[in-house]
Amino acid sequence: MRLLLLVAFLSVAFASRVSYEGYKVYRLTPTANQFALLKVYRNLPGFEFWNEPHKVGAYLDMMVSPSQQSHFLDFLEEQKMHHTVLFENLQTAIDAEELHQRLAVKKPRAISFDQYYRYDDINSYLQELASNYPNLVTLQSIGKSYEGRDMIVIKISSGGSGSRPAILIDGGIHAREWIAPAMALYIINQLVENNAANSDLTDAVDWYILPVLNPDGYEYSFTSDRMWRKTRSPTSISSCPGVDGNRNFGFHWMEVGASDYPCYEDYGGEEAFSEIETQNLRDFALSNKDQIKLYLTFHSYGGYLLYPWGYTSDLPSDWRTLQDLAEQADDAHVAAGGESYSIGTSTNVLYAAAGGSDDYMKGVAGVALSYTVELTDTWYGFELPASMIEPTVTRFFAAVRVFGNYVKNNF
Ligand code: 0X9
Ligand code: ZN
Repeated sequence: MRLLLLVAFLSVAFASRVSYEGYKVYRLTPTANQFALLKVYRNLPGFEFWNEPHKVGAYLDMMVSPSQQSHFLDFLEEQKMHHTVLFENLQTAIDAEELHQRLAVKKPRAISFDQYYRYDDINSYLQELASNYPNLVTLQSIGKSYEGRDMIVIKISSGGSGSRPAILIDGGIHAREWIAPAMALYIINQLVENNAANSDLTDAVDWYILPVLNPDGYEYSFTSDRMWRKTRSPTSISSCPGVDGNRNFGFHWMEVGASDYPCYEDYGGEEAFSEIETQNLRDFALSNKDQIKLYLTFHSYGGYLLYPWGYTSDLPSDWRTLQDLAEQADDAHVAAGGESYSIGTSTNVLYAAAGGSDDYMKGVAGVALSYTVELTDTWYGFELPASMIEPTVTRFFAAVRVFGNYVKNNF
C-alpha cells in the first residue's frame, strides 16, 4: 500500500517532466571514417552527443530516443561499429535517482555526501556555516540569476592582514552535471567544518566558492528535465530557451566549437555575456583579479584536467607550469584511490570550444592558473548515482589540497 501511494505520488509530482522513457545511451568506438558519418547525427532530433571523441579509439556516448532506435541500430549494424549500451532505459535510472532523493533525509542536521542537494538546501547550508563560523566564513551575493535566484559566493578566510592570494572555484555552470556543485560543497565542508585537519589550506590563502553558477538551470534539471544543460533565459526561438554558459564568456567568443542556433546545446548566446550569470561571475572575478591566483571550474564527466586554451590549439606560454601542477594534483588523486585524469589543454585533449570561463579567467582576468575539471567517472555520464558522490569528492579533495598548497607556497 505504501509503495502504491509512493508510486501515485511520484507520477503526479513528476507528471510535467521531460520523459526519457525508452531512451538509450550508447557508447560507440568509431573509426575516423565512422566518426565523420556519426557527425550527421549531431543535433538531429532524437539524438544527443553526451561527449565528443577527441582521438581515434576514444569513445563517443550518444543518447538516442525510442523512435530512432531501430534506424540507429541498423546503422550500427551496417557499419559494424563497436558499441555497448550504458543505459538501456535512461528513465529507469532517473526514476531510481529521484526515489533515492525523495527518501533521503530532508534538511539533515549535518551535511552528507550521499545525496544531491537542491539550490535552497545548498544556500541554507551556506547560511548555517556563516552563522556558526563567523570568523572564517562570509557570504556575498554576486547578483541574481535570470529567474531571480541569488548567486552566493562563500568566502573562506582565516583573516590576516593585507591581501592574501585567493582561489576561485565554481560548479554547476552546466545544469545536469550534478556532481560539480556537490564537489564545490564538499570543498566548503572540508575547509570550514573540518578546518582542524585543513587549516594549512586556509592559513595563508582565501577561498571564494560559488557552488551553483547556473541556479535556474540546476533547479530545472531537478523539476523538469534531468538532462538540461543551459541557462533558462529566453532566446530568439521561444521553444528553445537557454544559452550554454560555457560558450558565453567574452574572449574569442563564438570563434569555434559553439553554435549560433538557440536550439543547440552549445548555443553561445546573442552576444558575449548575454547571460546575467556569466556577467555576475565576470564582474566578481574582475573586481578581485589581483587576489585570485588560481581558478577551478567543475564539470562532468570523463576525468579530464584541462587548462587553456579552448579556442586554439596553441599552447599558453606557461603551459609547463599548468601541466606540472595538474600532474601533481592527479598524482594525489591517484594516491587517494582515484583514477588518473587526462591532462592537457582543452583543445588538444578534448575539443576546441571558445567562450569558456577557463579561457576568460586566464585571457582577460589574468588568472594564470585556470583549470576545467571534468570530474570522474566514465560509466554513468551525467546520471551519476548518489552512492558515487562520496568516493568522487573525497578523492578529488586530495587534488584540491595540491592546488591549495601550490598557491600558498608560490604567491
Ligand atoms: O564543453 C564544455 O563546456 C566542457 N565539457 S562539458 O562536457 N562539461 O560540457 C569543456 C570545456 C573546456 N574548456 C573550454 N573549451 N574552454
Ligand atoms: Zn560541463
